[in-house]
Amino acid sequence: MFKAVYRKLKEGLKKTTEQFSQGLSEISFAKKIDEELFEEIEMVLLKADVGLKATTEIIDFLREESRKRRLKDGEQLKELLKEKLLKILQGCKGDLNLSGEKPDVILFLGINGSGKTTSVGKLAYMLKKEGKSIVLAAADTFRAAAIDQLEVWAERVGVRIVKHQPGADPSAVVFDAVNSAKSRGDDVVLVDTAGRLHTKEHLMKELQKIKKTIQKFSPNQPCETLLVLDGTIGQNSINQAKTFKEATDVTGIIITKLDGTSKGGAIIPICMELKIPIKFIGVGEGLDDLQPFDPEAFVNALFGQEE
Ligand SMILES: Nc1nc2c(ncn2[C@@H]2O[C@H](COP(=O)(O)OP(=O)(O)OP(=O)(O)O)[C@@H](O)[C@H]2O)c(=O)[nH]1
Ligand SMILES: [Mg+2]
Repeated sequence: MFKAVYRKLKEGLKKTTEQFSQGLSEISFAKKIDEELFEEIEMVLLKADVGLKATTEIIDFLREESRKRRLKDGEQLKELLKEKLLKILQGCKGDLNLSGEKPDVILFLGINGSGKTTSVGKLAYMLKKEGKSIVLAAADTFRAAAIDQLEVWAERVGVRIVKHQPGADPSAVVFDAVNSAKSRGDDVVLVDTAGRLHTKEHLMKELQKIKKTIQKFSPNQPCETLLVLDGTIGQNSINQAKTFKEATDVTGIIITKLDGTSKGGAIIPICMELKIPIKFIGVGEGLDDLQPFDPEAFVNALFGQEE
């Protein structure tokens, strides 16, 4: 990984990694493995919001595996912990899936304020840098300010936006956006939707209508349905994500605001329980503050290591 990108990740994850690596640094690994060591690791995991279930699973694994491998030294246990976390996170890493159809359509969903609009803007920037032509669809017609907010991102990134009046049917906006992208040969349409509670049935129905509209153009679309989760709520996002997953096909997750939280450890139970690929993490409010999820860099950052 490029040094600059790594530095940015490390900076963005500072609160989580400080909590975690400080916790680890307070443990004396320079001794034989004993019960106290397992308990201390357990505390570090719990404090980083890894959660009881995942923590118990990890500690049980460490006990069994260290016995199997006949590990004696505390440092070896630390290495084993790192190996385990890496394995968990690698198991749910996913790349953005673009089919190459013109246009590919990416749908963003999530509860209010989770970071959808911001993530649409950042992803538009990332894809534009790769040479793709992007259209934003302002399908959050619920709030007038939502359309303006997306427009600001469109200007900042330098991409086209398709919008209607506030209160318009979101599916009609999506229809126009995909239609115009198709006729102009654009590569990707990013669809910003209104924040919705996963428990509100009519809003979930609205999402299905949006999907149907997209599928009128191609049965292969949307190529991604990305659930945007607010990283600052830690493990609480798990139940939220589960209900979204039940209501609609979610193909990937974006975890935002990891820069503002010490709860980044929640990525671990999110991985273990949801089994939905994590595609990106948000580590700030700037254009280039969306990063592909890189398990190795994430674990290295947790352990305060450079490469
Ligand atoms: N620090 C930080 N702030 C973020 C990040 N992502 C989003 N935000 C901020 O979180 C707030 C909400 O983000 P939005 O993108 O408007 O969230 P949304 O899901 O579109 O919200 P609604 O449309 O109201 O449902 C804004 O102030 C963003 O700047 C991130 O990765 N880091
Ligand atoms: Mg929004």
